[in-house]
Amino acid sequence: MPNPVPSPARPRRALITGITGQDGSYLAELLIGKGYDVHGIVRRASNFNTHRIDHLYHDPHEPLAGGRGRMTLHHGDVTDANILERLVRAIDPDEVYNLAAQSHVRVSFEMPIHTYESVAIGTCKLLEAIRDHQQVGGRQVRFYQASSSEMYGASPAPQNEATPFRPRSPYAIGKLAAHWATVNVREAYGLHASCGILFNHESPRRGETFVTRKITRAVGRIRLGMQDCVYLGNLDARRDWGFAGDYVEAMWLMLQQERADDYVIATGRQLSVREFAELAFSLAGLNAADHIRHDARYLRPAEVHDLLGDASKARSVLGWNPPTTVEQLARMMVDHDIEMAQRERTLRDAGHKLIERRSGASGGA
Ligand code: NAP
Ligand code: F7E
Repeated sequence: MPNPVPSPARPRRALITGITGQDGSYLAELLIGKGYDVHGIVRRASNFNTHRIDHLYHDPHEPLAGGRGRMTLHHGDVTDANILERLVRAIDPDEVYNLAAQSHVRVSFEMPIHTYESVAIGTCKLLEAIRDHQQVGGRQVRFYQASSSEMYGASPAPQNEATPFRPRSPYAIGKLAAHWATVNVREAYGLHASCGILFNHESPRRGETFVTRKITRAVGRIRLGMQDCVYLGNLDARRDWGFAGDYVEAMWLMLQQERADDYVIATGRQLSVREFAELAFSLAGLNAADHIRHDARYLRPAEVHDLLGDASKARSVLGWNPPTTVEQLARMMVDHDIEMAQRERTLRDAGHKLIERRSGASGGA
């Protein structure tokens, strides 16, 4: 089935689930820069949850700068099949990127059913909505599934597309179900559905409970004298860490291929959690060993010890080569989090001064 040709009358349209997350924000930025009409699904929350994409909002009454696309947000949830069907029908997308997930591995042990619902069943519901829409409308919808290196679990490193999956958490089991559901619609119905098996990727926008960001946030606050130490779990786990901004480019490239397929996306370099912490602390002139404490609460019932990706296929077929090294990534995150700590301290000090002035004033009254 031909992919629709973009025209000025109808710029290419993408639907992103999980647009408010780390990857969703970088992907939305990339697609808007390419002139896409970007639609995102946002969960209703009692607090604002769009801080990662607020800078992409453009007043619909104002003209767009040449070549840039527009972002439109819709309330929804991937566990709600009805909304997914309605949105796919109304938006009529050329490309769908499924990034929504309860994505925290340790939390998935506490909330396995909730995790399966968003990660596995949510994906199946979205695939069904796309399959129906494509059948009725006759236009091809290209689909990207956010698969994960966690699916390899206990399989020895290095891992590539031929490595057997040995999942070790409810999160990984859910991702594996979603992965095979995506492969199945490709094989059974000819859908243009691809899976990116992405190894860990981080950024200054990474959620603060993932280990790299937890470390760089602590580095910023310790550097500014607002915190003494950081409590961590297993320091010996090894991960292949890349920059999220590089990885969303690979997602887009997968959907531009004539044939849908699955690709490992990774840097091919590995550090232990301890080594990443040493690197991050040293960039701020600090010694990691002086500030890291152990807390068994951060251990997992089953750990994934050793992940190292072989992305040869993505390099040769997609021409994807991530430019950012783990040293540059750590630098970017540490600089960002020192600046964030500076802002926090300024606010805290201003607050203290205000309270002092107020209590001084009331004391005199
Ligand atoms: P993230 O920052 O945790 O973002 C997850 C996104 O999913 C958020 O926008 C979240 O919305 C949304 N979401 C969660 N449950 C949902 C539901 N039921 N309905 C609709 N939206 C829901 O994750 P990320 O790091 O950007 O990762 C993006 C995707 O890639 C995820 O599927 C993740 O599992 C997968 N992945 C990530 C990595 C990595 O290293 N980052 C590696 C491999 C695969 P709220 O903002 O409202 O919470
Ligand atoms: O843990 C260890 C922990 O939570 C990395 C998700 O994006 O990548 C991510 O999953 C390692 C683990 O990421 C703490 O035990 C030690 O070995 O940053 P993380 P993750 O579990 O690898 C994959 C590819 C995904 O798909 C996921 O969505 O660090 N670790 N101490 C700790 N981890 C955390 N979170 N907190 C600690 O205090």
